[in-house]
Amino acid sequence: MATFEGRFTDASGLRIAVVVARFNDLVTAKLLSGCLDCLHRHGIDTTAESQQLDVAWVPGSFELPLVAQQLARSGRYQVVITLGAVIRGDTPHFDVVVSEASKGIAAVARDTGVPVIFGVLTTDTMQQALERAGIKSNLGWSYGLEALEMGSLMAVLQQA
Ligand code: INI
Repeated sequence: MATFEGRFTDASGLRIAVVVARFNDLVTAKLLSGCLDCLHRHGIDTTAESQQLDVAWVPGSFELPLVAQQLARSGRYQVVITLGAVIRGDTPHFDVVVSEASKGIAAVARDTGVPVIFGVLTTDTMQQALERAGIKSNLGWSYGLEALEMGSLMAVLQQA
């Protein structure tokens, strides 16, 4: 029996791309800083000169799948992280953006074989989003961990 697991140490071989939505950047900038803090503490070079990490900004969560797809297809990254915040308003727009972002991101991962972390907060209020982006916890940190786990797991599976 084989047991396959990702790991959170020895991340020197990983190249990571992060795609961040500017919409609600009060929230997404905090998710990004939590994510980068996690990656840095696990040995990823997060400096401006880093050869391990690139960050791309897109207008909103709706655009996350297209840019994640381009980065995943490039062959340069073992894992892509998407970060966004979709906050429910009074119109059905929320459902459209959430649906397209979530289905699109899942499709990119399946189509390219590159894991894509779904770091899109979907909340009823800005307060709920902020609570998850640093006021209480910062889910950006968890998305960083999940990226390390999935990037290294896929590498293990490719060698099996
Ligand atoms: N984009 C978000 O990331 N979050 C939102 O809450 C949001 N709302 O509510 O409209 C949002 N809309 C913009 C959308 O993602 C696209 O950028 C825009 O429609 C242009 O394609």
